Amino acid sequence: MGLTLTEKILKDHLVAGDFVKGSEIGIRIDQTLTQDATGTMAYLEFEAMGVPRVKTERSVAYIDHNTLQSGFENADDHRFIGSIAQKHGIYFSRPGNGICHQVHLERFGIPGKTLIGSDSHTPTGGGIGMIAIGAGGLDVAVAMGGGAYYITYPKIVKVNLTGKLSDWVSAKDVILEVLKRLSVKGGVGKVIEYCGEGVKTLSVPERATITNMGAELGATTSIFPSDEITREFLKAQDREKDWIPLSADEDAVYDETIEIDLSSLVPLAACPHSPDNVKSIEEIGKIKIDQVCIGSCTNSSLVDMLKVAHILKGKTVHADVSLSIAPGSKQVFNMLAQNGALADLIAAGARILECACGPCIGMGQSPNSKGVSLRTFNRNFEGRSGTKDAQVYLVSPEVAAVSAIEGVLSDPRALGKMPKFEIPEKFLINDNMIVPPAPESEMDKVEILRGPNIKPFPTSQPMEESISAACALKVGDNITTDHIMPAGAKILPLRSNIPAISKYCFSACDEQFPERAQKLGKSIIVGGANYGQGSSREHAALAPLYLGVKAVLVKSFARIHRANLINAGIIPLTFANEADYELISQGDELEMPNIREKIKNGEDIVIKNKTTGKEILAKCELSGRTKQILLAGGLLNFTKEGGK
Ligand code: MIC
Ligand code: SF4
Repeated sequence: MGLTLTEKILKDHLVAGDFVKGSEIGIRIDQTLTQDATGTMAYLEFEAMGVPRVKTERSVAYIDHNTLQSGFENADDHRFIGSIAQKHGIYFSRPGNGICHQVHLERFGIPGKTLIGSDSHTPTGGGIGMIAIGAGGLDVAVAMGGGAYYITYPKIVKVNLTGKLSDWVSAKDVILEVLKRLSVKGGVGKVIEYCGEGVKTLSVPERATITNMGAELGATTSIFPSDEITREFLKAQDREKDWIPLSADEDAVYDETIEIDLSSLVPLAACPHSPDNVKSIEEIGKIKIDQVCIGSCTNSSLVDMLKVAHILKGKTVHADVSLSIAPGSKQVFNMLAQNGALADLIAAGARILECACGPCIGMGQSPNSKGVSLRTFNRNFEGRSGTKDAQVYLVSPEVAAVSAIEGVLSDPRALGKMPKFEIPEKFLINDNMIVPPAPESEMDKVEILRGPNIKPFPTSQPMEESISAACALKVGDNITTDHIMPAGAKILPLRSNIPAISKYCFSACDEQFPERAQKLGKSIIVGGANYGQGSSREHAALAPLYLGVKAVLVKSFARIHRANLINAGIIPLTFANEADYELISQGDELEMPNIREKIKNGEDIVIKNKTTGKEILAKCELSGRTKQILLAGGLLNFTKEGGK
């Protein structure tokens, strides 16, 4: 029986477990990436592990999220990460060099290698044929120290692409179509593998747009084959030596197959407030817009920007619209400047931002009240833009640019025939903003520079025999990490300071929660389906840990968040019977007798609701290793005790 591409790479990297669907496997990690908003914690954790030099083939620390620097905090974090990188063997991508995923694709990604990153959009690397997975900072720290990364052996979904995209229909429309069909939880436990004749019609950056936003499916990752197009891309990046051909075997067996005829796709948008709330531009109609933002790790490649520049050339942004543009990397920015396209963007009235995450993570450019904002980004969760009542639509760069001129949501196909926008034969290579680490012989001379906002992460205790605690918060379905631990210009600077950031925990749902939880001392959170979707931020576990949350009981979890809870020593429980969600109200006193014993023996957990007298059955499905981690009170304790 032939193998899928995913299986080939996983098999090549297997270091623990058996190749059995649904079981836990450990894989060797070749590369890691971090960004600054999750990086400080990841490096504090790495330091705590006491490993002198990273053991990966390549580890890169990017600064791209917190670049507003409205106080000293961000700059202190940048300095800290830079010094840690110098000392411990990590390449440092300086602020101004671009968004981690875009730069990694351009300069470091290698087909057939494994990459984990402390950012949920790490699967962007799947566009170049890598197994690239988003993870919590602690998992990345362990991988930097040479430890394996553990995942559930995934189901593999084949997306068979046929045909070719029509003019002005974009890679963004492909992934929006997949999201429409599968939903934001449709990818949980799965790898999405793209195959078929249609693959050949997509460039590497287009493939990367698709794998990037596969994160919104909840998928473990997404991947494209490595073919001649990959080779051309790497050659243009002066990295042809990194290319190898890779594809699934003809007779590979998949768990599911989805057919997409690229030529049948039309321009689409994800409507407020979820990436899977997808409709066609035609269906939504010509709604009036207030803002357009172009950029983010999903759509900020050179070709995306050239399309935008072509549309804007000689035009003026509509009087009622604010247009901001952030190219994805210094390479893209520089090339736009050199070929004159930047001048076209500026002349049209675009507000040019530095190449960083910017508005995507609420670092500036929040829309006006009730503002309608079109964004080429990947997430439109309520409030993420920094304006609670904004209406954010996710669209392709083509739709964004045409609409910015028209002042209403517009279909770019009205522009007629599309000129050819091709990847250049040679990109501008200038890695002067990537600082290599100090040689090992010099590492002792490097001083670690710590600012006053950088506080140690909270410690956790081994799991108690029994837990008795109140339900401090009850929430519904699809709670995102942006609800649990919001980001944005005000809160992101506190990412290195758990006591301070925890004051905003769940502020998007209930501002009283932090105070209430702290007063209670110990508490339990109850939630619905797909709890913790979105970001990889482990702060969404560390802040609750700091506030005394002992367990989270929900209908189902998103993958990375569940792993982060386990790593923090918080018990992830699911209702054995989803209808029992109704049997708990906020404030109820819950008791879980002998929970330690039950978890140890893999038994169901009986939760006694002392307020109502009802009993609820919960499950905590764990592998041998995750069980040990949870019993030890988290991954750091487990690692310190010699666990692997
Ligand atoms: C995001 O897009 O939500 C982020 C900000 O990139 C996060 C990481 C973080 O919270 O720092 C992610 O996607 O993992
Ligand atoms: Fe940055 Fe947005 Fe991409 Fe997250 S999704 S890495 S915030 S650009």
